[in-house]
Amino acid sequence: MVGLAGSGKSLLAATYLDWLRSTEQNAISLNLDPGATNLPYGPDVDVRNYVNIYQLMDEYGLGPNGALIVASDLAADHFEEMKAEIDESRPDILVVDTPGQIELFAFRESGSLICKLLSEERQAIIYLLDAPFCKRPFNFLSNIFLAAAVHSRLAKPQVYALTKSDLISDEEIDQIISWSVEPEALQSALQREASSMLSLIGQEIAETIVQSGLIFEPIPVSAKMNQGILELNAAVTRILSGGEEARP
Ligand SMILES: Nc1nc2c(ncn2[C@@H]2O[C@H](COP(=O)(O)OP(=O)(O)O)[C@@H](O)[C@H]2O)c(=O)[nH]1
Ligand SMILES: [Mg+2]
Repeated sequence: MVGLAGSGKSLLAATYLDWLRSTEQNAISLNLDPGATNLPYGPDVDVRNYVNIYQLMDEYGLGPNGALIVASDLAADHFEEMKAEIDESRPDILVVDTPGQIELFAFRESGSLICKLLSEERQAIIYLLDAPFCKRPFNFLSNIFLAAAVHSRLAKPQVYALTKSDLISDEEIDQIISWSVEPEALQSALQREASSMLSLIGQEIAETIVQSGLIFEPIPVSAKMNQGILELNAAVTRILSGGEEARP
């Protein structure tokens, strides 16, 4: 699960885990967020057992952001131990919840390190697009731009989940989907939204992203209402096992 802070990674991890287990799949969770307070699931393997941000704040006189950065970097020293814990459970599927702040996982070494460490297994990135945030075309564009940056760093197949879709109307969902499948729809929305200078830059960014082939139709999900999980799982399964569901 990768996405901006608050995009719904932890709740989607919880809902997806419940769903996988309800279909008798052997799924476990790895929490990589050292700053997580109330997780909506009980992590099977947890970075917080290896690094403690409060201790780091005390020891080094750091604020919460500094401590999170140090904690993410220090976590890398414990990946082998976490991997050993994971291997002990012999799961078929490992759901990985990443730190609230996307840059801690995607743009620092520890993210690609853990991907490499787990790389004998097939992997998929579920990139979360927060639906209420993506209602505005410029927000959607920035988010896709970030998704492209994540892809350039981690180089794994990505599935796009339009999260919290219970909070926007069906028309708004359709509009966001149209932006991701018809570049012209996004471009005219950008034009309507902004001054000509801003929209020109936006259009150029949109064009680059469209040409990169990185925009895919997002799958509307609601972790809260338990919607879209079947569709999300189908997309993940296609990547992980070429169409067949992993079985215990
Ligand atoms: N309405 C609604 N709220 C959601 C949904 N998913 C997450 N949230 C809320 O969004 C906030 C952030 O979610 P969280 O999973 O902690 O985001 P994270 O920072 O990406 O891990 C929490 O208050 C969640 O309850 C959803 O599908 N629908
Ligand atoms: Mg979280």
